[in-house]
Amino acid sequence: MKMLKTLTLSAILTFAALASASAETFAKGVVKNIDAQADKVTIIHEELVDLDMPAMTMVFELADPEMADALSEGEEIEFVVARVNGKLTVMKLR
Ligand SMILES: [Cu+2]
Repeated sequence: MKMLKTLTLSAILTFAALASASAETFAKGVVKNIDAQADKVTIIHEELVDLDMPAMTMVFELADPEMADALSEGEEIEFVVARVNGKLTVMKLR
């Protein structure tokens, strides 16, 4: 019985670890300004839990220059941020 409990617990912990590794956190924000030439976007973002960052307005790099074409000022977006070469970069948009 104890063995079974131990196995079940380790299975749950393994699943939790896999889930957190694969889950992407989409943050919410509003596009304030787009700089297509510099591949940068200014976003009024809500709290970024993964980065332990409170809500603020700041500039992000765009992982793909084509992202600039998909954005318009004032648009509400959800986005995934990652640190690339020390710069906070928008990796995904939706
Ligand atoms: Cu910020």
